Amino acid sequence: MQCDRIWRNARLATLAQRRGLGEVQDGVLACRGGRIVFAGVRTDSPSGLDAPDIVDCEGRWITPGLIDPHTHLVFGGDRAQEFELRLGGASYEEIARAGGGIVSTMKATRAASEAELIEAALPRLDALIAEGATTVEVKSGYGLALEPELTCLRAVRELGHRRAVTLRATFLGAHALPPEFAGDPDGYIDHVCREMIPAVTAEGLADAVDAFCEGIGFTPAQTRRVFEAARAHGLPVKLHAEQLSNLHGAALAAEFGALSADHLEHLDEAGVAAMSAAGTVATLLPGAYYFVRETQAPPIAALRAAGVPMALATDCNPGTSPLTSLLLVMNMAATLFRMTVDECLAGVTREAARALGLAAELGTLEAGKRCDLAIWSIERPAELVYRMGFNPLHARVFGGVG
Ligand code: DI6
Ligand code: FE
Repeated sequence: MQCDRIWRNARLATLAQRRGLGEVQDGVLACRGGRIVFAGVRTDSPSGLDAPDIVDCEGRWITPGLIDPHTHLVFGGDRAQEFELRLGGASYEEIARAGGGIVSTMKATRAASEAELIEAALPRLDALIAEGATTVEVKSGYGLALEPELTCLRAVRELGHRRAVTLRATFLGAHALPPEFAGDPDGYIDHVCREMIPAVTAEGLADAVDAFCEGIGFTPAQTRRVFEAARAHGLPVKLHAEQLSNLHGAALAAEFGALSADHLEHLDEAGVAAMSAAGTVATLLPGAYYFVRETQAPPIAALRAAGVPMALATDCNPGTSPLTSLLLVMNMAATLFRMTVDECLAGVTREAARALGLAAELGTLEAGKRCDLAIWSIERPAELVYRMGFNPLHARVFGGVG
């Protein structure tokens, strides 16, 4: 079989089965037309497998390219000053209620041009890429009015042209109440549903719709209306649910067949059961848990027992998770949430792909999938989870190139 490129003398973590890493010693991976055509043991490779470009991996490990399925990479300004206030004792919710928090980032975001938003986001995207990320989800949600939200989503599309990475854009208009609608959250939700979602869809700017269902965000009834508008426009949904309190948002998301429900620290048994029945992925965000010094961890054991797929993400945002490292996310998921090495690696590959509705295309090393790879100078996969602040990436391959 003639291919474009072959990686040999590699060890593979294919992530192809639900259990384990799908480890292959003396592995070979072949690519043609940007797709994997073979990934497995050398002695099983198709006869006559050949390519003009053969890479000797010298025993290095190949995993699927990493996937970050929940970020807010596009925003203006930063919140270092708010961080100092929190160090002085103020809580995240107190700061949000006092007009800081998300609304302060909204002001800086509205003040920035699309070009400035792109320039600000690029170093964050590059940090993810430098650790082997090949797919990243990016939400809007700091514009909180029609034009600035469109600007943020256009910035996401442009970022995808600037770098060799797959970006998925999510519309998060229902992130916080903008000052123009103070005291009238239902009026803002009307605006989100009747003006913003149609405009975003008309320009093809979003791949999904998200909302922040929380005491300092929107109620389940308001979230339901956003989901109904998304459904009417043919867009899948996901939800920030049960982060600071239990409003039963995950069950609502499951009712709408959501791709994922995210955060979930305060998820209860009924929420777990609803997600399990709907096949909704639990996207866990240990960076936010750590940064707001949350003490209640998501119900990992219950999610595991119910077979709910668990993805991991940075939640990169200026307020609760100024984090751009999927390697550190894995370490935090293991230490703070007691997830296993296998779960952590699946969380940033196979299950992250599922959380984006891209499981057929990405997330495992299997014939037919896109040839997005991360090649690591490590002796065993556990090193990717075990080390802190160290990047053993040797090479990154995007669509067979790199
Ligand atoms: N949950 C979060 O953790 C972020 N957004 C959300 O819905 C926080 C966003 C911020 O504080 O800027
Ligand atoms: Fe978030």
